Amino acid sequence: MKNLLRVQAQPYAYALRPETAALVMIDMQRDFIEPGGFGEALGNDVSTLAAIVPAAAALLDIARALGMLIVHTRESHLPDLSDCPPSKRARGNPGLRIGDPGPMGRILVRGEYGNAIIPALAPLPGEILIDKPGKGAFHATPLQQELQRRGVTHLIFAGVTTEVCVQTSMREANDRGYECLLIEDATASYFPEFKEATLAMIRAQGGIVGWTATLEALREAAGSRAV
Ligand code: C5J
Repeated sequence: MKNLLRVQAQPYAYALRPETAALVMIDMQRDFIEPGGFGEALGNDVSTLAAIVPAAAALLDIARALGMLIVHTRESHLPDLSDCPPSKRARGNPGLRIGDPGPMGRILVRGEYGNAIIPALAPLPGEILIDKPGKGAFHATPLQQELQRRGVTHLIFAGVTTEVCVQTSMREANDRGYECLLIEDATASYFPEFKEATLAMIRAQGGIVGWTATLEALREAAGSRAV
C-alpha cells in the first residue's frame, strides 16, 4: 500500500500511515533543558537533555514533511495553581516548588519564560499545543478529543524526560488503544540508566507498551518523503 511506512523497530517492525499518525513532542521546555533553569537548579546535568535537540528537530522535520499532525506538550500550571494537586506541589524541594520564583520565572507556571518550548523546537502555526498539569499528556487535557476528531490511531513519541512524562504519556496512550512508537535518540533523561530501563520496559513482553526505533530507522522508512 502506497502510504504505509514500515519502520525497523523493536521488538518488531512498526507500521504507520502518516495521515492517521501524530508526532507527540513532550515537554521540550526551557526549564528542563536550558542551563540556568529549573532542571539545573534541582541539581541535574541538563546536557543530557540538550544533546537530543538536533535529533528532535530532525524528527519534527520528518513528521512535517510527511504531513503528520504535530502535537507539542508543556508541563504547566495555571498562575493560581488551582490545577496543581497539593501533593504534587509538596513533593518539590523547599524554595523550588511549583509556583515558586525560579531562575527563569515561576516554576512550571504557564506564561513564564522558563515554561516555554525552546526556540529551536517551537511549534509552527497549525500545530497543537497541549498544556498539561500532570506528567501524562492525556490527564486533564483535550488531547484525546483532538486526536479522535482527526482519526489518529498511531502516535510517535519523543521528548523529555523518558521515564517520567514521556513514559507516562505513552502508557496513557497505550491504554487508550493507540499504537505507540518511541524514537530512541529523540528522548532523554537526566539519568541515562533510567532512559535505557524505560526503553527496555516499553518493548519487553512483545511490546507491552509499544515499540522503540531510531530516528534513522524512521527516516529510512519515510524514504524520499523525508526531505
Ligand atoms: C518531570 C517531565 N520530569 N517533563 N517532567 O518532572 O518529565
